[in-house]
Amino acid sequence: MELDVAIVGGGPSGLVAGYYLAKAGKRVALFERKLSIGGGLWGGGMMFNAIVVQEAGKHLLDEFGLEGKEYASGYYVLDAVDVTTTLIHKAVRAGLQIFNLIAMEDVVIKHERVAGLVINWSAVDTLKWHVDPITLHARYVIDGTGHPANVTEVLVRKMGVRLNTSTGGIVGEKSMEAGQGELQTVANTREVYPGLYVSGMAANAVYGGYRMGPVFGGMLLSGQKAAQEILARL
Ligand code: 48F
Repeated sequence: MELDVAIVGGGPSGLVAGYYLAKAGKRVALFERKLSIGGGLWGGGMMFNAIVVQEAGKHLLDEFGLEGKEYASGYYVLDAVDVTTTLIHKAVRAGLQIFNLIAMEDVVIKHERVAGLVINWSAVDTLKWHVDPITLHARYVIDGTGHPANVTEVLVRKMGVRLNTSTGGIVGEKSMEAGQGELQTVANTREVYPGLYVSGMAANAVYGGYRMGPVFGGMLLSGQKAAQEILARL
């Protein structure tokens, strides 16, 4: 498989990135290790499955045809199931190819650049069976794996590379500071190593941003930013 962009993780940031890349006509696929797509979106806060999107992310609600209920000035409450299913539906209809039940287990390196993924069935990964994976090539990879920043973690652990962060490694997510965290997840969305972008909570984990709970505007904006930056370079 030869892709323009391979996205790992079917959470909000990965789905929005996939939507915009597919809409622009790029060859893009998303790999999600679970049966269901959506990541942390389904559960809202503490499984009260409602989520909040702040004013900064309102234009993305409009883009996806989602309507929130304004709870306080500039804060919209939405049904988490409605948001999750709508993002998946619109992304797939835009042309995003989603592969569920597939785990990223490694990256492909070429000329000191991330150039693709090593993938296997999640079940093989979970059972630790001895089955060789397959590889695919991509001009860019997005790490949208949320809190564990799994793609970046594998790259650092196996290759010992220096990332473009303050420490040269994975800085680690900070405790809760919702307002700052929301801004940081967008600011931290960028290329962390040649060929590898981080988005969503993975961006805050890698660059040392705060966590933020069931506010999701930053996640949506992060996905949009990752797509825009990659599109400019493609
Ligand atoms: O965590 P997740 O929803 O990603 P996100 O876009 O959004 C974060 C928010 O849900 C939430 C928040 C912070 O308070 O607002 O945490 O950053 O989704 C990440 C997805 O990546 C999948 C994982 O199953 C989940 O659905 N994933 C993780 N590692 C792998 C993977 C892997 N190695 N291969 C494939 N999928």
